[in-house]
Order: sequence, then structure tokens, then C-alpha cells
Amino acid sequence: VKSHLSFQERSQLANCNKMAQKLFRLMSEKKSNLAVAADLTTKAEVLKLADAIGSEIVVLKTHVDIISDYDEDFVKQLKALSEKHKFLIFEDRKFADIGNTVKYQYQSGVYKISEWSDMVTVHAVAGPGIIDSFKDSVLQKECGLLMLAQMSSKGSLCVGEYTQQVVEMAKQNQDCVMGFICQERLSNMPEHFVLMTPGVQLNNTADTLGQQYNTPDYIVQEKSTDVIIVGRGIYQSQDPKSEAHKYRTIAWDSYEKRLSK
Ligand code: 5FU
Repeated sequence: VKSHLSFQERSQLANCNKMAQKLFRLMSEKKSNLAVAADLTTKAEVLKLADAIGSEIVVLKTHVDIISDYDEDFVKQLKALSEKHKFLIFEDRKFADIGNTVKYQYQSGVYKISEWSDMVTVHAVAGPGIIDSFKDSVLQKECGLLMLAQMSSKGSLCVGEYTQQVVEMAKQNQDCVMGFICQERLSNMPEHFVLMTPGVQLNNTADTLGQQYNTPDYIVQEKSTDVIIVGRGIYQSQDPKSEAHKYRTIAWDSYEKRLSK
């Protein structure tokens, strides 16, 4: 399945979801479809990375529960950087429990994710009730849900019929669900959904714990997803800023080639 519609055109189709629309517009304006996974374990390291690469990316993806000195000041500073460099903040929390529990996990506790995150990941394994638990808060705050339709890791059970059911669940909840985490363009999927793909690196094909990597051009051109998510390939390099620029250029060229095919 290919997409020959531009991000600009898809932003117009995405009236049903504010955050999808915002991300499509930002990609068109910034000419970037790069997201970086900032999986560093101190406030200072994450903020330093975000400031260094902010101009190259459209999304900064966090796992706030791995930051040893997390506090509210971290969020304040990250927000300031997101405004300075114009990127969106994506907390990859992978909510998966019953609706009532997820509601607390999203809004309360140490992290109060609902107060600062522009988008969050949600597993469909518990059924559609999980989406209902976000509904009020997500619509009010204009946050987008990204459903896990496929995973990058070896032996993932998010495949086949499960993936198709996730697409159906998302279609029933277009106001809340902005798109998918996946490894390829999904069949039966309206074009207003955004597709984001982790497991992207130029120098490695796997790690030792089941992660599998594809190259940015393969993902965007051959697999036709929209946003590449790169972690270690960028933050572990000698010069994250120039490495981010390299991934950004490859991913954007690949998108333009896909459009012209
Ligand atoms: F949903 C997924 C998935 O299927 N694979 C992933 O790798 C999420 N991820 C995240 O993307 C993972 O939690 C890391 O934060 C990031 C990939 O980091 P890497 O260093 O590029 O492997």
C-alpha cells in the first residue's frame, strides 16, 4: 500500500483530529518527518539533546519513567524547548490496562502525563474501553492517541488480524486516535491517520534484546510510513546534531520521492 498524498493534503483530511492535523502541518512547514527517541536517563542529558537537535525534528519522544531525577522543572524546560524549536512532545507510555486504571496513570501520579504530552501510545489489547478512558481529557487538551498496530521487536504478537482490529478500533475513535505505531502502511486505513515507525537506524540491523532496524529510506519509500523514530542511531552518535540532520535529510528526500512516483 502506497500513499501519494502530501502531508499538506492529509492535514486537510485530518479535520477530525486536531493533533494529527497539527503534526501534518508542522511536517510540511518544517520539511521534516523525523522523530527522535530521547532515551537518556537524566534531565540534563535529555534537555541537552532536545536543544541540540530541536531544529531538525517534528517530535521528541520520551520515556519519562527512565529519568532518575525527573521533576516538574524538567517538563517546564522541555516545553520551553518545544516552543523554541517547534516540535511536539510524545510520551511513549504504552498504556495497556483497564480504562479506570489508565485514567489515573494518564492524569495522576508522579508524571501527570496529561498535563504536558502532545501524544501518547496506547495498546489495544485490553479492548476499546481504554480509548474511552482518555476521551474527555484528550479532547480537552488536544492530545493525540497513537495505537500500537505493530511493533519493531522480534516475535511481536501485534500482527495480522490483531493489526487489522486495531485499525478498526481507531476508525471508530477518529477524534481521539491520531495514528499508529507500525512498520508499514496499513491496509484499510484512511489517509488522515499518521504512521510513525520506530526501529530505524543506518548502522545496525538489530540490538541484543530483540530490537530490529530498518533504514529510513526503506521505511518511508518502500513501506510508506510517514515519520521515522530514531533513538540510539542519533543520541549515541559522536555528533547528534549532524546525525539528526543526516536522518532528517534522508527521510524527507524519501518522502518526496514517494510523492513523485
Ligand atoms: F512501539 C515501539 C516499537 O515497536 N519499537 C520501539 O523501539 C516503540 N519503540 C521505542 O522506540 C522504544 O521504546 C525506544 O524508545 C525507541 C527505539 O529506540 P532505538 O534506540 O532507536 O532502538
